[in-house]
Amino acid sequence: MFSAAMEPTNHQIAEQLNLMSELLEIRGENVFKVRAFSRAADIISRYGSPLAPLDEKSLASIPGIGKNIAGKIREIVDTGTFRELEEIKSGIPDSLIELLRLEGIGPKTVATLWTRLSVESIDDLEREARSHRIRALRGFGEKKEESFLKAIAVYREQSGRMTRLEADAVADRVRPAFTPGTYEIAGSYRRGRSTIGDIDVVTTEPAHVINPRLRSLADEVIDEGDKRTSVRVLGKRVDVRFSRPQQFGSMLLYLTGSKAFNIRLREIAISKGFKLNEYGIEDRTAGVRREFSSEAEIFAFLSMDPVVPELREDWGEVERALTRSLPELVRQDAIRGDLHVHSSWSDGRLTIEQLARKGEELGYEYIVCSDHSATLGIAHGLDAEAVGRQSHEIELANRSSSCRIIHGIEVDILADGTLGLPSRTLGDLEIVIASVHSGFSQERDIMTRRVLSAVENDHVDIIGHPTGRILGRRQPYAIDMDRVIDRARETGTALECNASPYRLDIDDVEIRKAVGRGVRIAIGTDAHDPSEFEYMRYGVTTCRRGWASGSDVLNTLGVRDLLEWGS
Ligand code: DGT
Ligand code: CA
Ligand code: CA
Ligand code: ZN
Repeated sequence: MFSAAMEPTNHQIAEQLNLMSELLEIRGENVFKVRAFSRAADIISRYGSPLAPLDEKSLASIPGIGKNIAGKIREIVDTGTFRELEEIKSGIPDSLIELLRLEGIGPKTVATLWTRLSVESIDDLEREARSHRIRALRGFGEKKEESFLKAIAVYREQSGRMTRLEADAVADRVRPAFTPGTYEIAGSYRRGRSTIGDIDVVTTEPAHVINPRLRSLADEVIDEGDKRTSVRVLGKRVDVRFSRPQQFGSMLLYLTGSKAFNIRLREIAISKGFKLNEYGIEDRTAGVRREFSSEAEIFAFLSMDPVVPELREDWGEVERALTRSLPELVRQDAIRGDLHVHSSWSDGRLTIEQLARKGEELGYEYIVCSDHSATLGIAHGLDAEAVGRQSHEIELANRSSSCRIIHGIEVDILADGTLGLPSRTLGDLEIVIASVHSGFSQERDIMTRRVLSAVENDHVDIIGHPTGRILGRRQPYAIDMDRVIDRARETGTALECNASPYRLDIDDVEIRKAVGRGVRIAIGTDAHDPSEFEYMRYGVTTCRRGWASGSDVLNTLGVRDLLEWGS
């Protein structure tokens, strides 16, 4: 969920309390207890400042949070969870808890399915729905069966996958089993996809050395062998392949994928008279097999430029590698600042002064401080008057900082396409990000026109998290990104690649489209907390997957050029 070294955000605390409430309800516990947890979760997720630093007494003084729950919050901050939650979890199958992640299924439904039909997993539910046993239950009908099946399909397609943050936690947990320099994490993790199905590792250390180590750190051993071993770590699958050192390049190439890339590469090999697989390349005419200890040797052998893992999707990169015309991708070390950060003026944790220090620590030339506008009631948004006062504070901070705080705003694009602050105020700001935070269910054409009116507004520089998706939780809203991209090019508006691992919005596919049509990408971490500035690397990786070069990404501009662009 989150690493113990980091303090949990309010959102993460609320999630734990909410889960507690749901599990209590599944167990049919006292309704007041159920409600106390869900109400506390609700209050915390809307609370304006971070709770992690508060002591039990201050927590208990917040309306809606009693002494009991204040204690739980402290436990969450200190240990990542709390005892009562772990106890109730141990009495309920994990697969049953997973049912809660299906859209439209709450604890009441789960409890009924569990007690009446012994449904304990998504697979169980699917079987019951397909054999029409659900509709026999009181209060459930044919429609319900259909909606369950649809929710299962949606879930399987995307939300069974890990965020980059979860994948990093799993990767960090398994790394100690391997000796540095003898292994590589492959698969979608290495390609930098925005969500990760499972973790794949290739190692040259032998199975008899690695297997006992894996056994000791895994929650569960799924399958153990000399050629491959699969374990479950933090509830997620990890596949390990053992390779001879002289074949490591071939195995790594194969397991990095993607599958489509592998297939394309195999076709290229065939056209040159070779047979390529995870052990090497067979020269069919000469009848000899060649082995490769590194990927670089394989690309060289096939007379092509090496393809970085981020591009291996069969989106045209193989052809470009053969003609040695791959693009020069943006790099982390070219990033000169963060274009979307919240301060304690809205729902962020750091003061302006602290933002400047953080920027200096990261070696940034600038940070765009972009707090919410006041229309977003939940997050202590800024009105015109507060923007003025904030401007003064930023000016003061900038006098003694090598990292320039740029005065920005994340202004709401309201349902009718107008913005949450008057034009006059927006005109005073150095960078304006406009984002949709409400009314997600608008019809596609209306939503598209709503966002287009922000694109067309002279004050707006960047469209924030343009599709609104929250990974595993909220689908992108219906929007015609092609139209948005075209209009963004015409108006010189940038599109954000929101680097939060919960969003990664826009993603690789849209970035490729945007940069292909000359639209700039603005990477913003959307940091609310000091630990979240690190999300920049997810944003950079996503831009690389979208074929963005340095000049396509606004963050590579120096502060002077950026401000000139924004004016
Ligand atoms: P994921 O785990 O769903 O995020 O995606 P990947 O890409 O990590 O896929 P995974 O874990 O199923 O397999 C790892 C790599 O192994 C994959 O990227 C390419 C390779 N691979 C798996 N199945 C096949 C296959 O049927 N044919 C070929 N050519 N390669 C495969
Ligand atoms: Ca994988
Ligand atoms: Ca796998
Ligand atoms: Zn936002």
